Amino acid sequence: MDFADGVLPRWFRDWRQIEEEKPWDYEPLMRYKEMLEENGLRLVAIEDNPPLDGIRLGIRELREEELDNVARLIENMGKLGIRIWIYSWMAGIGWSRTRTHIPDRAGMYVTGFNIKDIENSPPPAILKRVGKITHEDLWKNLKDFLDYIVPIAEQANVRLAMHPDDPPIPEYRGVPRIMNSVEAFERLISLNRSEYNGITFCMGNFTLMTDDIPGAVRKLKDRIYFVHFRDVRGDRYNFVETLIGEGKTDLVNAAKAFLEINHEWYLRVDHTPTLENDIEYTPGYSYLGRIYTIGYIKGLFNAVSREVEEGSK
Ligand SMILES: [Mn+2]
Repeated sequence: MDFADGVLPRWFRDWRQIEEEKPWDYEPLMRYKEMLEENGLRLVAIEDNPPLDGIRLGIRELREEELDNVARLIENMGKLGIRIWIYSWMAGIGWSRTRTHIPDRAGMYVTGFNIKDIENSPPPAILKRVGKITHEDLWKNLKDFLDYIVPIAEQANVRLAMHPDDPPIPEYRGVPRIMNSVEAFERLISLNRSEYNGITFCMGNFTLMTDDIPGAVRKLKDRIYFVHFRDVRGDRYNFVETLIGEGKTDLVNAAKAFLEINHEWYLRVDHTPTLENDIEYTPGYSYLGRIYTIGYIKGLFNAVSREVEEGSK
């Protein structure tokens, strides 16, 4: 059986009901899981979240309800046997690119980010509700969140997997960011020593934090439960997302390091360029680019795992 990583099933709402179902409620999640399973896919992870900004930014009027919703999501995932929850600590603004159609070689186009493009961009509206927020505030809110949610995750047997800030810059339009270095991920682990407090190793972002991807994987490997396998060219303030095999990462040595992880973990293809004559509904998620990358990843891991096996004989 193949494995699936899902978003929250927002499209299963039932308009006849008096109390609207939320996508993190048991039944929408169950129907989603069944739909995938009947088609040969096992849902192993949810890479999506109920609103979290009240928790991240410490907004009192929002926080309680948001914590409740996350707890419900985790409990329902546990009941349904979905074992990994991917979340992030980006407040106000999620992952983003400032350019979506940069021409690249062979007729493809790529997405990119340049800090200069957003120099004049105002802070997100939610920041008005907070006033001043510092990096240490975000760390404290994260620690409080983990103290609340990790025992629930342990009980439900669902592992948390923090995705890095994307891009991993110290501040985005006036909003501080904290999950943007290898040391920050070590600090995350030290905030709560439970094995349920884990990491999504998004390689495109880690490549913007360090030149030593194998070293970063080895440092964090006990808590890596999910991997996004993609690559970039440039630095954290100005980069494009490349076709796999054409970026700055040494993919063979990265794969070797990932293969040293000896607990259950999953890897998926992430953003890719849009190839010539391909169609794309969301920049970064073209069909041909993703299919090309899946083939590349399968070939790479086949070759590297054979090499590792033969080396250990
Ligand atoms: Mn990612």
